[in-house]
Amino acid sequence: MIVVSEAVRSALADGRPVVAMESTIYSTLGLPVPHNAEALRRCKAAVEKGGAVPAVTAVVDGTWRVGLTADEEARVLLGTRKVAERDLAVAAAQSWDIGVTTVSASVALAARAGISVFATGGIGGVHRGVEVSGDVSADLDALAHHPVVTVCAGAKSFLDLARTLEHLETAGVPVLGWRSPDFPAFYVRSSGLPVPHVVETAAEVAAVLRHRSRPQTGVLLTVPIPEADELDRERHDAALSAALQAAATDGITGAAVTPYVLERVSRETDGGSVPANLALAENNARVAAEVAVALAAQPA
Ligand code: PSU
Ligand code: MN
Repeated sequence: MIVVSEAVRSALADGRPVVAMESTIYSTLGLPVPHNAEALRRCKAAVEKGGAVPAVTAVVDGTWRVGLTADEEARVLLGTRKVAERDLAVAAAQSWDIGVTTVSASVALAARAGISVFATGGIGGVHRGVEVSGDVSADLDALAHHPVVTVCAGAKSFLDLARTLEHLETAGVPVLGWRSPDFPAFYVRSSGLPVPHVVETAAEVAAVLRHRSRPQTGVLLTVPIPEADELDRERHDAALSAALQAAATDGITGAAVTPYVLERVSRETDGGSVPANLALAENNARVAAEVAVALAAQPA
């Protein structure tokens, strides 16, 4: 059912470091063309430079895939069908041509392939207005049910970040701040909310994964965007509220909300959000490689 590329398979067999990557962020649903291709190239290069093997996840020709060829990556860049964890079964059963995997589906495929570290941009979370919509990203459930370290720049502040953190606590997912006491808000370094724990080294992250009491639960490592790439706070807040307002006016709901808001934010910032997005994704890939290297070095 799952096909793991030769490069990824041999790395795993040798106990060499591997970093799984999602594909929604690199598709038309995550970043505008041609920045999506640049993001994929830079993130893979950051993983390789850090001494790990990149493993992009997706559905290709109805098959769950971990590690893609250049041709398959080119198809993913054009992908328009979003695959969350529950959709993996449908995409296989209906033999979807290309399905781009979100954090939840990617973490599930990484775990199946035996990969312990996964890099993304931002995770989904509890949406604002959840009392009415009930909209909670499946990413949170996946973090609780697969033994993978997810490396992210927090979550976008169009979500309800306080509730997102509460949800992760209830689900038993350790949340670790990479050299920072603040839960990051994607484009900006701080959401104003604290993370429960700060870590200084990749070895500490590896040790947390080793010591957790529920073997099936993951770990969330939050890495603030590099200072030089952070968006101006006021511009950020204005863009987000405009984007949220537009989503409400246009009656956008469900899985369409996140791609819609992402596109609106990029428009509202005259594309200014895009370089920030690339910079944080690349930085996360770099840190994820460090964690993968530390995991490979620790006793089994
Ligand atoms: N946040 C971003 N960029 C993204 C996503 C989230 O800043 O591309 C994508 C990720 O793939 C994430 C998904 O897993 O959106 C969450 O979608 P939803 O809110 O429908 O669960
Ligand atoms: Mn949702």
